[in-house]
Amino acid sequence: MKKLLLMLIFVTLLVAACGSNMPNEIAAKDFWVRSGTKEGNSAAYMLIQNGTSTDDELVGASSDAAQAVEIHLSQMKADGTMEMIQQQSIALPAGKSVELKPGSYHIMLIGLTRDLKSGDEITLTLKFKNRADLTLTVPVKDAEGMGGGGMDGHQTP
Ligand SMILES: [Cu+2]
Repeated sequence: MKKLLLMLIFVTLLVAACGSNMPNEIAAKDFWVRSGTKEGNSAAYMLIQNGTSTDDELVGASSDAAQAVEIHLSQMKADGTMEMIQQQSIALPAGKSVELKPGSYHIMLIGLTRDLKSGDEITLTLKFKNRADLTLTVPVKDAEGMGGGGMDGHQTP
């Protein structure tokens, strides 16, 4: 009986370890897009998991909610202000997760085609170098309390 119990614990631990939330494909989770107004800009954030054994790259994205979509990296300049630099791609190493978050990598939505209010949803399609596109339905959230509207310079002028 004790042996069986140990066995059960072992199997449970094994399942938990294998499960560790890493899918055996490229997947996105915790995705959200900042609220914004028509003609303005916004940004989408998420965790991208490459659970496969091969490296890949995020090479672009598109959305029904913006005229143009670019991959950006925000970084601090020497004078303490933030700047955004367009990226050709984001590396997705095998077995690793890459976080797109305020103040770092993000998917920039340029020229919103409509107002994006908290509770709305947009369609965002991620394009990868080595595999099929991934289309997400991304919820809109207000940025308040998440670093301020000025983060990433995405505030509407
Ligand atoms: Cu940006």
